[in-house]
Amino acid sequence: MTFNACKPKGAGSALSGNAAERVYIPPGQHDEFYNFVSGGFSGQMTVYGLPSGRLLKLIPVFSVNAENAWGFSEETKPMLNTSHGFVPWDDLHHIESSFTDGMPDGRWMFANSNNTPRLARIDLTTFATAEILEIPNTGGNHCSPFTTENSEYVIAATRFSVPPDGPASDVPISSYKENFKGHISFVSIDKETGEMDIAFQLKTPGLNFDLSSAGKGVSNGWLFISTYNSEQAHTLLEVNASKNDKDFIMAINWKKAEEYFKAGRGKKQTNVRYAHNKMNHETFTATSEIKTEVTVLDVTEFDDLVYLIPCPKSPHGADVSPTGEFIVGSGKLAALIPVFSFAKIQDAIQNENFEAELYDGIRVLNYEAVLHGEVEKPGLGPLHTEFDEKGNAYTSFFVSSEVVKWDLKTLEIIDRHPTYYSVGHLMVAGGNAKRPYGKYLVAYNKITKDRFLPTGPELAHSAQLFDISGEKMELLLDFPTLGEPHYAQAIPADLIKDKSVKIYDINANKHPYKTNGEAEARVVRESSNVVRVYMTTIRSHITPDVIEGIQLGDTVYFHVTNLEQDWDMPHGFAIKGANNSELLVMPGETITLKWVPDRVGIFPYYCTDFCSALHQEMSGYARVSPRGSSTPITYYTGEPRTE
Ligand code: K7E
Ligand code: CUA
Repeated sequence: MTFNACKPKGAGSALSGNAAERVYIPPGQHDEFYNFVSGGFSGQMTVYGLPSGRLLKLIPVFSVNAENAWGFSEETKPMLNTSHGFVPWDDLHHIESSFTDGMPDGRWMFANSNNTPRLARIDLTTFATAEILEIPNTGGNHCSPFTTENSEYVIAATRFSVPPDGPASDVPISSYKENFKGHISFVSIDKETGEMDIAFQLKTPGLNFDLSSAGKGVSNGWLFISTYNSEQAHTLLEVNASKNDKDFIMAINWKKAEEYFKAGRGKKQTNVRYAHNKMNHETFTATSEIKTEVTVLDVTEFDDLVYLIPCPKSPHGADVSPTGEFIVGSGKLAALIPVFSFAKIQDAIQNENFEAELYDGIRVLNYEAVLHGEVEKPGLGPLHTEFDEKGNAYTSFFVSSEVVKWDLKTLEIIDRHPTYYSVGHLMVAGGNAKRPYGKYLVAYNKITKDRFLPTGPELAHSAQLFDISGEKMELLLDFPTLGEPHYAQAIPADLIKDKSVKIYDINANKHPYKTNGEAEARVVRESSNVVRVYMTTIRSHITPDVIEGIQLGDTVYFHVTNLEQDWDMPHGFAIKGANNSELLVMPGETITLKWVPDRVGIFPYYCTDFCSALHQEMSGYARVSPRGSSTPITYYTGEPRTE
């Protein structure tokens, strides 16, 4: 076996003969799967069709998006509010479906932000972000958003241990061992509405939590979290957090934790501040509320909540097999893949087969006792493992740049295939579910080098589609991604497509500044420096298309209601010089653009979306006069009139 640091041999020749046919979706036909892909440092989520690799949509989540005014319109600004104020960007790593009985149910996708810790819920009827919840006591929400078998909870755990929030957090950084803590949040999901709420947090000794999987099937009720920096280093982690031969997978009995929480055993912490942002689907307007309380259970005060499983060496993925029996740890620096058995973990706990007690009394299970076995010489730099429906596991290898297929029972390697290049996450359709769909595997690569036409110093990351229906993996397709792809979810199109919203019913629109038809379109001077424009759009005119009486120093709000009730008939709105984005208004929706004119003159505005043969005519003029001018508020479309 040879290990290539980056570029595998035979990079160009590894393609199956009829690959083109197998990914070809003829014009007008639909893909079999929706593939929801994280955008990494773009902060967004993208949706591709599989097997075609066609980009269907970019869903803005944690970053502003000028294309559809996400974070620019008055209605959406509160969605990006945090306890630190408006945060226009984040780093979205992981996406996970909502589950019912361990299977994707097509209702929501959850996403994490890694920098300013937040969770998002995306509504799959509208493909829009419906809710964002900030996570307190947390520094880097990487280990997130992993959901339990019935999405009772979405788990969010801190990547960087930090002192708990509050004034006592001003401590020397060198006091990491004493003062820095890990927090694992259990965010409850309302069965009907999907609404998120932090039910409770577990406080742990200072460790870095990386990734997690909830138990399912036989291990339902448990949670497995990979940790690194078991050394509790606070500087030069590259060296100081790579000393121990083994770090840990933390096994948490979350059903027990829930019992303790319900029995009132947690402590209320009231010095936290975190934002809870919700989009109201009747007003299209988000609200942001700052919450100030969270219930915390300190795991060191309970002896049956948390155990540590030794895992070589700086584990990244901790992945649970479809039956829930096996837990696969992928140590980034390990030369083997340990596979742990849930049944053996339970036995070891019962028989008190512990090899140590660390970090204020957390018991460490005996490695040999809980091990199902080790995959020998699998590759270099294992990161993540997914599963198919036939008892196989697939592990990504960053350093040796390959995907390796192995048998979960025998731990024999069945196949290996190079990736181009340096694969991070990989995803099997339904590969984290109880009954994986199998069929396709996608490798998400960090480096593309020569795979696409060069585009200057910055190159696209990529996804590579494999057919995994046979014994050997077959590479079918490369496609570039937006931002950096980490985790993804592919779910059958049938679970989603018929529920997709086509228009918003204009009669159900409860936006406070909605305009009920063109006859009500108007311009109102609300105060000495606020002007509101109640504006409508319908093919092919904007009402009003003449506006006078605005004065320098005014703040103007354009409340644009799109009167269309046809699918795929948005109109856009933009005005010259606005320090803002355009609006893209869906049929039946109302959105607001704030404009503070900076000079006197005539300002054209127009529809930005080529909506009809007379789209170019869909425009208007706003006149801005000096402060104190006698020009009255005037507005019309067609027939001049004065208020
Ligand atoms: Cu990319 Cu899941 Cu942040 Cu591994 S993590 S690659
Ligand atoms: Cu409306 Cu172009």
